[in-house]
Amino acid sequence: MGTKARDNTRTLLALGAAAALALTLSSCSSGSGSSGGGAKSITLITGVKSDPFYITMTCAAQAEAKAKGVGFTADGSAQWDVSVQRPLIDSAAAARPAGLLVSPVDTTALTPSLKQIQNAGTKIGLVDTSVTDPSIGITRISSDNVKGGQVAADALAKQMGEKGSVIVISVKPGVSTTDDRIKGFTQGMAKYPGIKVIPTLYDNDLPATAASQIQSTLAAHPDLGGVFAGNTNTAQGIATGLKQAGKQGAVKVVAFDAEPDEVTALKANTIQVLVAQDPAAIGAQAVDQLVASFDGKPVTASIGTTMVPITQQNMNDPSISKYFYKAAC
Ligand code: T6T
Repeated sequence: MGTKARDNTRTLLALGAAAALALTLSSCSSGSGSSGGGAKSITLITGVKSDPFYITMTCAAQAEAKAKGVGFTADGSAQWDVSVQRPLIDSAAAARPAGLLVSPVDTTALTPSLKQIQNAGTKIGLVDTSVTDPSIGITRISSDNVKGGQVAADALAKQMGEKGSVIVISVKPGVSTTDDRIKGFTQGMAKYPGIKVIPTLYDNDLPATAASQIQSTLAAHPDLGGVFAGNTNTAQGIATGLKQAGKQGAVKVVAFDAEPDEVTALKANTIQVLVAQDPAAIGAQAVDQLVASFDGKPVTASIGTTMVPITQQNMNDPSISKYFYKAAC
């Protein structure tokens, strides 16, 4: 069985069983290599750098780079926006690191920049999000987001007693991870004829937008029984919007990720299920793959990492709470 298939099986087992820094990324560096430039240096450019998902990924990548004795620098986009992330990628290119790990915020718009860096000899690894051009990158490491969306659909249908209207609120179209989650969720919901799926709304990764979107959806669809939140910021906004409308607990929420505010909302029963990813494993394994390529060793083209559904019932189990994301290293 390949690594991805094996990890997917592990994921399914974990999911089945449960069915029932402000890190200053821009100043983060470590290791003995010459940071940002020399023969053995890795640069990580994430999506939104204040997002605990990427903080957790960065902390683990930094620790792994230190353990492997390679230089490491990291930065991330201030917003989920191509025009904000592109200059970071271009300036990383100018430093010509041996390796670049990147979570592109769009599946196509950043491809020309990445191609240029790759053609100049930098080994690229795609972490979490990816681009559609298969020639970019020597390794891609992420959750199986389609599977995660399917799991979210089953969990939400169960919470809703398989009836009512449901909506997905997500980041924006053209993001590989969240597009896959919506795809999986839509496939999963097709099994439940009693549930009507309302067209997806996009919040541009802004909690305030998600909060107002959930309130206008409630007004337009009084039978709204459930929401699937595509990521952390979306989930935070939905939790706020439902609380303001006095609908927490009445409208069921299944959300991707497990950052501190989502965990608080789970405790308060404003969110019923979190689908946690393993961003630390993504970061550490990505560094391992690039170091293998520096050493002329085999590299795994595609690695799937674990996802775990978290509920009030299992959230205090240390084997589950270890998946909570960090807000600092
Ligand atoms: O859900 C994660 C990540 O997987 C996705 O690509 C973007 O949003 C997050 O960072 C969480 O906010």
